[in-house]
Amino acid sequence: MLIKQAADIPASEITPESVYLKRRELMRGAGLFAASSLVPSALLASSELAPLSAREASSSMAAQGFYTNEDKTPFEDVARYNNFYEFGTDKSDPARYAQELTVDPWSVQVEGEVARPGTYSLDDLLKGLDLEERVYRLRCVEAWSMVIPWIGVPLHRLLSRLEPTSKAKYVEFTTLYRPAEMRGQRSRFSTIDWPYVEGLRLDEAMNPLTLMATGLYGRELPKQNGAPFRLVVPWKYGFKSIKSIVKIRLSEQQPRTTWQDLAPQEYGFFANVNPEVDHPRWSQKYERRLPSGLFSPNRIKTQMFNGYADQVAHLYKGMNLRRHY
Ligand SMILES: Nc1nc2c(c(=O)[nH]1)N[C@H]1C(S)=C(S)[C@@H](COP(=O)(O)O)O[C@H]1N2
Ligand SMILES: [Mo]
Repeated sequence: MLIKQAADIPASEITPESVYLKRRELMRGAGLFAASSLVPSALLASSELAPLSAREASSSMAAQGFYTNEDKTPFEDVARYNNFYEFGTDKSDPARYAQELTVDPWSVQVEGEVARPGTYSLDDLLKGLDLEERVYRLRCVEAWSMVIPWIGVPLHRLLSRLEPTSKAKYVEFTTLYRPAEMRGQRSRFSTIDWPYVEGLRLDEAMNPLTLMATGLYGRELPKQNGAPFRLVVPWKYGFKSIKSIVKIRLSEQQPRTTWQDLAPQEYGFFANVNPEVDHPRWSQKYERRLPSGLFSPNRIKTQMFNGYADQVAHLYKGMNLRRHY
């Protein structure tokens, strides 16, 4: 989906949220502001669309769930408060230790029930796919949340190009296993059976909200946020949004997932954000929206499907969400 800019609005007035960027520009490290000079030519490609004002464009983005006008969590918090157990279990460990990771070159293996399997360089895998900006809520199962402006490629565009076979029912994702650069994988105290794995049902993977992120805040993805290529599924608890992906496998069977392996009574395959189903050890009714502090806890109500019910509730019609948590 392309957003067209009215000819009389200068590019500098278009909100970053409605701006689509070319991946190559991001790879050069161009910020959103600098890259916005590219916008007019990219937008001209969709000349059959009626012109939209910046405001109309962002309200259409909001209706699709692609954009929220809630306050964004500042970049500093997004890049300093992380869960990425490959680098340690403290929130500050990933920012400190992920810098040891080599992310270039990066290749991704595509396997299983797919017409175009193979090992692709990340550049080849994404070549020709337009980058989009999505401002999503991220709700961790630990009851904190953020609002993050991601940059990436909708997963359905990538999968359509790889051509899942008629047998494909699930998508499995695997994180890099490289203990030499991932100190959490070397730790004798880790209970995780590396590598980290996650999965989605194919219809979840094909939902327009599901994003493969390569950046945030108009920059390349920080290593602690899962560079160079991570999943973002905004209606599910954060642990589904697996980082630093090196393998995508299409399968007939539901894949095992890291957190379900660790504690199946606490973490399910679906992991949809649901304020009505408490974690066995704490309530999921509220969340702490970052940034938050001792005197400004910023406690807000958690929404069903993290506020994306209009876009995804139909995927679970007839399912008992207490049983399929
Ligand atoms: N490979 C891997 N992916 C992961 C994790 C992890 O430990 N390892 N943690 C998950 C959890 S629990 C959350 S809340 C999000 C956090 O993403 P962020 O650090 O970009 O906010 O990443 C998810 N993806
Ligand atoms: Mo999480």
